[in-house]
Amino acid sequence: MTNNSGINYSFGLWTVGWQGQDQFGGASRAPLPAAESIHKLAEAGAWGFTFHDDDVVPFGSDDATRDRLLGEVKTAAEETGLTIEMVTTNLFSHPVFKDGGVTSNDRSVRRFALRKVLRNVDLTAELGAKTFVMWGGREGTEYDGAKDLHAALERYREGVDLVAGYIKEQGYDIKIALEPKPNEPRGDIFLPTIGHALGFIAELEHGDIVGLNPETGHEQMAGLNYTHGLAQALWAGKLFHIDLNGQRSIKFDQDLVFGHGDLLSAFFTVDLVENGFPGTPDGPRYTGPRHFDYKPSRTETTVGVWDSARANIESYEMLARKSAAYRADPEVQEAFKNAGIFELATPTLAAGETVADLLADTSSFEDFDADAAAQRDFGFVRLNQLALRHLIGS
Ligand code: GLO
Ligand code: MG
Ligand code: MG
Repeated sequence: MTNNSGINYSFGLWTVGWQGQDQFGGASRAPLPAAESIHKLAEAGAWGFTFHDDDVVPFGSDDATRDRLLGEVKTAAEETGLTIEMVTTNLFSHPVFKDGGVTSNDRSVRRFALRKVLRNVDLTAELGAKTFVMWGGREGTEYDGAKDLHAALERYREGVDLVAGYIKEQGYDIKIALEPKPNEPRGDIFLPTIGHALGFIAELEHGDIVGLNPETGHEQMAGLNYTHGLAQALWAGKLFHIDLNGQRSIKFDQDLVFGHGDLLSAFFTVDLVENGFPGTPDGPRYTGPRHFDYKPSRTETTVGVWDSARANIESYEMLARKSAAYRADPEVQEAFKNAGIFELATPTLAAGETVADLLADTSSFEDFDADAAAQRDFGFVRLNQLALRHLIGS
């Protein structure tokens, strides 16, 4: 039912481990020991898992406790054969980070945050994980006057470059993936979207090992198109990791099961991740794990926790099968052709053609019949209906 396709699925330990506490109510579920989560994730069909330092080792634990708790996680990984593919740092739960970690106005907090991150980079290398996610959930403001925004971006750049430089200096085989989010928990978070984060990476000294970990709901919270965002990150060579979940429109971060939000959007996300760009067969592909960052709804007991974990995989598997059938359907291929999808992959100027050649080509302008070209029917609606037919059946 769950993982029959050989696709590598992974989950954050904080997802199934979430106890259901929210702004208006306390926990609705008991804590879940990390080792138990790892074993249950393996049974659910996962290939790997990820965690924040504080998911496993409570903030402020002594070294002996840290070693014991991390030891339990390593043992569970060995027992289940699950891969620890990504590690991330909690720079948001403790009140010391209330004004951010690497962009806090308080310099001593920034230095503490960087030490916490660097310690976690060492752990990432020790565990053999290849991706280090940095989600700056507290890096931001509630009020526009609360920070020198230029200085905040400078400190963000200083922090990420310092971590990336350290990774290189140590010779670690690790890449950093920044995770954009527009708001929550801060009123406005820095690097709110994929586009902002790509712009930020371009300003880094060590940007070559820094890419993105885009999350479905985070883009959709901003009214943006997740699949388009993934496409641009791929195009830029920066899609290092993904956080899949479900979101219904512009509101708080719902963290629903993948597919339980905007289903048609989820279909096209899977279509892109599994099948690549339709007109660019040699184009960039996402090769990392299919990582779920969702929350089992607060209404659920442990039964629902594991139902929802399996549901993420099942939704993805169903969409992978449907999108494969969609691509293989000759009617869809014909509709792609009719829509000009392959034509878009053809460069606008011919090989060797210059601007002067274009200017001299009267057929492209002087003799071009714009009114006739405007009559072209691209058949986009028919194509979308074909997608829907594959998705929900005729
Ligand atoms: C919150 C984020 C958070 C991050 C995690 C990994 O909305 O999605 O769960 O993904 O801290 O760094
Ligand atoms: Mg999130
Ligand atoms: Mg996330």
